[in-house]
Amino acid sequence: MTEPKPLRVGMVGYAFMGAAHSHAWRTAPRFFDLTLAPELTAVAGRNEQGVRAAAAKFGWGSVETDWRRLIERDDIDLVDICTPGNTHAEIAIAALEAGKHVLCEKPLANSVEEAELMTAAAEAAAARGVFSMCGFSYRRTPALALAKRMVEDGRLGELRHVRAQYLQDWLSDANAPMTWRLDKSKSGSGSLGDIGAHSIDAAQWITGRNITGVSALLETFVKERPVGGDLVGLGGRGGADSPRGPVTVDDAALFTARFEGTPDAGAAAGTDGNGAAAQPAPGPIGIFEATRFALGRKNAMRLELNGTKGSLAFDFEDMNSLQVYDSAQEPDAGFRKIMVTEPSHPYTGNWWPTGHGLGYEHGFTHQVVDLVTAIGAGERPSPSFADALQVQKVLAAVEASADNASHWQKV
Ligand code: SOE
Repeated sequence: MTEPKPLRVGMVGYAFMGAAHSHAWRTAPRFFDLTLAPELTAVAGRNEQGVRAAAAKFGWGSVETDWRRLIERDDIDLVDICTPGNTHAEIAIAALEAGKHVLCEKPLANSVEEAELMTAAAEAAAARGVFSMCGFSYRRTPALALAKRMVEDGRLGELRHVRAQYLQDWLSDANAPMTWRLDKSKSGSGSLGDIGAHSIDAAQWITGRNITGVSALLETFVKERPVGGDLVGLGGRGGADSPRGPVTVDDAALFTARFEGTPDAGAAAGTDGNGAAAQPAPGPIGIFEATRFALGRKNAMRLELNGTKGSLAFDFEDMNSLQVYDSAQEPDAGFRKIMVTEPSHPYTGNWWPTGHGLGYEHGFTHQVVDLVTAIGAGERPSPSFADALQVQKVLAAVEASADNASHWQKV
């Protein structure tokens, strides 16, 4: 068998996502047969000492202190963007225009306008065989990929409810220090775009329906935080007497949503079977919650779907299983637990024997597998920048709804 052609990667940023992506680039070819061989060619970061340490720790072949060098280098085939959202558009558009494939962390951008420019650049590049993907990695959690299969197979019947929560608690302490994730000019939004975006993408992808309207409430519980503390990671603690700076994003986001309907069978023929103009079957309705103040919840990315024939429920804090209720086969059994570790389940056959389980990092490795496989086949990876633009439009609609208090009914 001929050696697969190298896919030389240049990564920008080396914090939490840089660590997860480095692990994925290195691990994917060791557990999956790939048509291209990823190489960790260069990592870029502004701080030379920091980026050199990251290169040594995560196994990158060279370093750059300016991401623009990755764009100029002819030994880089793909740029992997692991930086805060305010830098995504400039880096991605430059890389695509230079003929480099792009993997860009979520959310795609900090505004719909930026996301539209990125999507236009991605469409133009794809016509030249240069591909891009947005890193909504939860699509590659086996249990959520199985949930998508079950919905597509009609196991839940017509969907009525989507219930999505993403609950963390790492900001519950008012003295947790300021970080770029709390600065709107860098992160674009708070819990809404950081973790709510995952719920929006997963719900749209699994249901196969886009959100068409929302009604929202945003809250910032802690308005100022200690500055000068651990400004990069998720940890660290300032003191009660530290100087404090303003938090400019939401701490929690709640919103209801309506999903697009699907034409019923008769709609295809243009009638509802009695000659009347067919009405599309109404889409499901949704309720979403994203917060980093749910004390005791660490990474509870949860999704429950209720349909006419069945329901399913997932919680990332129990990520190797999927709860399923099938009213046709077992009406009196209630929800039962599927251990998503069988060889027949998505991705799991490439890892361990049944029941041994996977972790958070495996979603990133599967993301690399699917990206490299698509590029090798000359096909467009998903989620595309256009898929991520749709998520960006929902984020913007949630913020617009929360700003417009007219919908709020006083009691
Ligand atoms: C937020 O704490 C966060 O790190 C998100 O930014 C990631 O996208 C998610 O995978 C884990 O939680």
